[in-house]
Amino acid sequence: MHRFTKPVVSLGIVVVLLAIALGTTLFATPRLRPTRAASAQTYIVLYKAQAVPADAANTILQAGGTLVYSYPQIGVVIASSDNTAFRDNLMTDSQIDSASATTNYGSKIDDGTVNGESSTDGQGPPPGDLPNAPASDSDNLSPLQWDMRQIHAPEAHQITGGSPSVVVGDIDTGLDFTHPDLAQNVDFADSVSCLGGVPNTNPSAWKDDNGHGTHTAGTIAAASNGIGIVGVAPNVRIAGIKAGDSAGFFFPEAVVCAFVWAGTHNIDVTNNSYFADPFLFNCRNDPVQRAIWKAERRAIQFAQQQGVTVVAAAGNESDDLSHPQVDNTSPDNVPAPTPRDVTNGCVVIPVEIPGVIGVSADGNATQAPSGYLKSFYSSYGVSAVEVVAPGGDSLFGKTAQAVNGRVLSTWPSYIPCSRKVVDSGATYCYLQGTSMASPHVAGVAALIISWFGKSRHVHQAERLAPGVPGWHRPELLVRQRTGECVERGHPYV
Ligand SMILES: [Ca+2]
Repeated sequence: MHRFTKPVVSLGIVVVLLAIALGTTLFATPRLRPTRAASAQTYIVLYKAQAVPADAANTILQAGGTLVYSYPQIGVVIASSDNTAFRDNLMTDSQIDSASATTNYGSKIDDGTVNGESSTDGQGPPPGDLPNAPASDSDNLSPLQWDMRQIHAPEAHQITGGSPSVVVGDIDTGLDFTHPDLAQNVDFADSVSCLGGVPNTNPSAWKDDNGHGTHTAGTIAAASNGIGIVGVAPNVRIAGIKAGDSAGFFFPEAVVCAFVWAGTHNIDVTNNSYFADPFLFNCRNDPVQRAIWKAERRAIQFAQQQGVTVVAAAGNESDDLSHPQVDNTSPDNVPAPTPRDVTNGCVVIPVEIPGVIGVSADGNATQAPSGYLKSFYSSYGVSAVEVVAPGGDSLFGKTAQAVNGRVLSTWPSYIPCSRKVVDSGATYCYLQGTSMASPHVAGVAALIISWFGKSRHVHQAERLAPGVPGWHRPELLVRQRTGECVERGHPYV
C-alpha cells in the first residue's frame, strides 16, 4: 500500500496538497480471481498492419485455434484456443506482431468501496446547430448532490442541460435501462455488451448486473424529471457499453470491442471508470503486456480518430502516475499479487493513453488556500491527470452538505447497496472513488459538445491554459470565448 503526500494538479485549478499517513489496510481492496475455464483461452492477436488479412481465420485454425471476432479497423483479432502451442504456432506468421492470452488477465473495478472566472460575459462563440434546452435542478434528491453544486452544474443547466443529439457511451458494467431516472435517456440502438470481445446488442446482455455502470450513468445523465437526482447532462442520451462483467472484471478483448463500438456508432464521449489490464501497470518490456497494451491503444486511438472524446478515471491506488515505483496490486489473477518495481515505461490504461482526459477525485472539504482536498485514495500525477472532479472522500471530505462524504447516484433496485436511498420507488446509492469523479467530466464534455456542436474538438479542452476557468465551472466553459481556452496557443473550440 502506498502513502502519498503530493497534490493532484488539475486543469486550470491547482488543487490541494494532502499529506496523510494512511493505514496499511485502507486500500486493501480484494482482487478476485477471474473464473474461466482452464482449457479454452481467449487470445488477442495483433497484426503488424492496422488490418486483418483475408485468410486470418484459416491461419488461426491452422495454429490450433478459432477466430472469435475480427476488428479489421485496428488489425486485431480475438481468438480462442485450448492448444498450448497456439501462440508459438501463430508467431511463425510474419504478419502477426504478437498474440497474448487474456483469460486470466481481467482487472476488477476499484469501485470506491474502500474502507474507509472571469469571461462570464456570455459573448462566447455562437452555439452549434444542435438542439439545446435548459434543465432544472429541483428533483427530490437534488439537495443531496453536493457534487453537482461543487462543479456548478445547476448554473450550467441554466444555459443547457445538454442535447439529445449527443450520446455518451458509458463503458462500464452495463446499465439498468429500467431505472426511472435513466430510462428516458437510454440510447438502446447504441448500447451493447462487449463481454467476450463480441458485440451483443440484446438488452438482456448489457443490462447492469453489477451496479457500477448504473451509478456512473446517473452522474452523467440522470434525468431532470422531479424524482431522484439530476446528472451533469440530463438532456443527453446515454448508451450502456458493457465491458465489465458481474464481478467487475474488464478483460482486454471487451475493452477493445468497446472502443471500436464507440468509434463506429457515433458515440460522442466515453466514460471509463476502470483500468484495463493485464496489469494495473502495463510495461513495454513484457511481451504479453505490450501486446495487449498495443491492442487497447489502437482501439482507443481508433475511437478518438472517429471523434470520440475519451474520459478516464485515474485510479484509487493513491499512486503518483508520473513517478510510479511499485505495483502492489498485479496480477489480479492470483491470491497474493507480487509487488514489482515499475517505471515510466509502464502505464495504466486507459488513463495514460495519449489524448485521454484523466480524472482524479476530490471530496467536499476545502483547505485554504488551495481549494478542495484530493480524495485520500485518488491517484494523481501531472502526466496523466488533466482535471479533478468530485469522487467523494469518506475520511476527509465530509461536510454539512456531504454528510457521508460520498457521491449519490442511480443504482439498480436488484443489486445490494450498503448506503441506499429510495425515492419514488427508484433506488440510489452512495459510493466514492475516481470511478465517481470521471463521469462528472464526461458529463461536462457532453455539455460542451451539446452547446458548440460536434464539429469542434473537446479533446483539447483538457489542455486549458492555466488561469482560465476549469471543468469545475462548466457554465463558464460553455460560454468561453474562442481563444480563451487554448492548447499550445490554439483555440480548443
Ligand atoms: Ca431525476
